[in-house]
Amino acid sequence: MTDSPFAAVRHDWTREEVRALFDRPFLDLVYDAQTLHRQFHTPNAVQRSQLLSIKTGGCAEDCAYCPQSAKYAKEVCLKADKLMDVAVVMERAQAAKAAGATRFCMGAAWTRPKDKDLDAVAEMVEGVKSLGMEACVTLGMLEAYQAQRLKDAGLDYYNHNLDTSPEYYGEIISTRTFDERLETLGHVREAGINVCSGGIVGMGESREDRVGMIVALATLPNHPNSVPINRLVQVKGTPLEGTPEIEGLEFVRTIAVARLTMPKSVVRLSAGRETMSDELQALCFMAGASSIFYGEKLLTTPNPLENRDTALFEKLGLVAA
Ligand code: SAM
Ligand code: DTB
Ligand code: SF4
Repeated sequence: MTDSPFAAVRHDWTREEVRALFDRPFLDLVYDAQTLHRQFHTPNAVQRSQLLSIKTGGCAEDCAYCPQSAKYAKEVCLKADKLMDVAVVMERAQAAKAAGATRFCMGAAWTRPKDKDLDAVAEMVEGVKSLGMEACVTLGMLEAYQAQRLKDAGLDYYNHNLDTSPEYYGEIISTRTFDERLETLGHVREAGINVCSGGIVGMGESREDRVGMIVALATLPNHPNSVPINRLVQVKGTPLEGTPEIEGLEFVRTIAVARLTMPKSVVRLSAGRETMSDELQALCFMAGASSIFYGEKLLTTPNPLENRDTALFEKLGLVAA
């Protein structure tokens, strides 16, 4: 096989270059994305991560897409829960492993974790690791010493998304800045934890914002090891309810451009699969996605049932990575 012209790992992507990728004929874009994918990743292999919300609702942030913000909770009826017991988390992790997930991702609706809570999360991470699974958490902003504490507990991945372009960011979140997100990613990277960072599309942003989001991710000092591309799950009562949906082919383009600009990263087809056809998901895998969230629930919203995913894997000849 001829090496893809995109094989060099670059951190100097410009807006013009990324815009030009988005503008390419669809088939050229997807063909090159899949060709490059095969140079760095196993063909037909898809990794499965299972999510669990370990602390739901009552969040002080105002992310316009999120049903867990206290600001929108009254309409959405997501009451604030306490942090889950370690024993319950372990049961859920065991079930996820039995169902075929290789990574267990725990999410908390916090601005940032308190140190007392971090001790409990560290215990959960140790528990998940003891099952032989990879552990991932997403807890909001993190200080350097907190990242180190999680690293010491054996954490494999920390998820913290840039969410959108720096220009559109202010339309979506007012309580934390884009730069604060970059700072947290720096702390995670410096602690030696794998970075999981991506964004959401379908929030009413323009293509230029999708260009800006990919440029922001692809020009980080290291590309995130894992890049989740979420399609907005519209939740009743959140400000983004009723936003016109992003077209399927434009979603595939976003995946393909993430693939081409960050060759070694694992691109995850993340939230939004529940309302996607098998055909659209197949195109996303063709465009270079090779990881999914697995199990009937994301954090608080539905995800395809396991039997639908099993059937999809069979139909496409995909194997679990
Ligand atoms: N509270 C922490 C934080 O925001 O940093 C961690 C949990 S938060 C729910 C993790 C990520 O999920 C968000 O950054 C966002 O990208 C994604 N997300 C949340 N709600 C979503 C929705 N309705 N549709 C798609 N993605 C969503
Ligand atoms: C990510 O990028 N997507 C996941 C995970 N990282 C934490 C979360 C999706 C959440 C979708 C809305 C919900 O279920 O609450
Ligand atoms: Fe809070 Fe995270 Fe939801 Fe934002 S995305 S409101 S920080 S739980």
